[in-house]
Amino acid sequence: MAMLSFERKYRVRGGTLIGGDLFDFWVGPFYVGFFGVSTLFFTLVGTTMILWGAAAGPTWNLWQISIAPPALSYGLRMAPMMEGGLWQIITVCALGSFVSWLLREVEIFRKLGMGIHVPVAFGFAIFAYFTLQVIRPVLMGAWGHAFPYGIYSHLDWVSNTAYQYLHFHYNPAHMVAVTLFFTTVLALSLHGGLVLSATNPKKGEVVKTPEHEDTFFRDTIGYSVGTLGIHRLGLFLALAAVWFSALCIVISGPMWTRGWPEWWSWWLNMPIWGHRV
Ligand code: UQ2
Repeated sequence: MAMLSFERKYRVRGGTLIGGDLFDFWVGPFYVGFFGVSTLFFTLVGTTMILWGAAAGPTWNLWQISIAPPALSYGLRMAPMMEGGLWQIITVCALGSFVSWLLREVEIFRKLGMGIHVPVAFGFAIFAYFTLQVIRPVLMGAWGHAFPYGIYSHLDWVSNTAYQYLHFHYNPAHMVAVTLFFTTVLALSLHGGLVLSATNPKKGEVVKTPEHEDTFFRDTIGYSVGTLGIHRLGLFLALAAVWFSALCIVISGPMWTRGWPEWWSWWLNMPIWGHRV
C-alpha cells in the first residue's frame, strides 16, 4: 500500500514498551508492535472458543447463542470445558485482548509524543468489565455471578440481577451514574451543536471563531467553559459515569444484599421526622 506523504513524518521508530524494534513495523495502515500480535492472538483464541461453545450449544440463532459461566457450586475453581471452562478461557482472552489493545494505543501515543488520555479512558471501560466479571464474582465467591456471553442471555442477566435488588433505580451509585450519563449526553450535544453551527456559516460567509462560540454561551447563560474546557468536562463526565456504574454493581451483593429501596431506611429513620419507624 502506498504511503501517504504525511505518513513519512509520523511513522517514527521507537516508543515501544516491550520487544524493542522486533515488532516495530506497520502492515499496510496498521501499526503492529508486540501488543498488536498479542491482541490478534487473544482475539483469535477467544473467538475460536466462542465458536466452539456455539457449536456445542443447542442453536445457531445469533440472538440465542450463549456461553454461560460455571454453576455457583464450582465457586471460584476451574470448571470442565463444557460446564463453564469455555467461559473462563473466553474471559481471560477478552481481558488479554482489551489490555493488549490499550497498550498498543499507548505505544502509538508514545511514538507521536502525545498524551495518553485515550488509553486511560479505554482503561475505565476495561475496568468496568473487570468489575462485573472478576472483582464482583470474586467478592461473592463464585464465577457463576458473572454474566453469560450471549446477546439475549446477557440482557436477561442484567434484568434478573437488577430485580434481585427489587428496584435498581433506588441504588444511590446507580442514580449518580445515570445522572452522569445524561449529563455527558447534554455536554456532547451542546459541543457538537456549537462546533457545527460555528463551522457552517451562510453561503459566502467565513467560518466563525471560538470567540463566537464563547459569546454565544456568555449571551445565553452568562458563562462559557471554553474550547479546551468542554473537552475536559466531557472526558470527566464520561469517565465518572463509568466509574459510578462499576461502583453501583460492585456494591450490589458484596455490600448490600436486600432490596435497594430498603437502603433508604436510614433517611426514613432520621430523628428529624419526630417519630420512630
Ligand atoms: C463552551 C465552549 C465550547 C463548547 C460548549 C460550551 C467556547 C467549543 C458546549 C458551553 C458549555 C458549558 C457552559 C458547560 C455546560 C455544563 C454542563 C455540565 C453540561 O463554552 O467554549 O467550545 O463546546
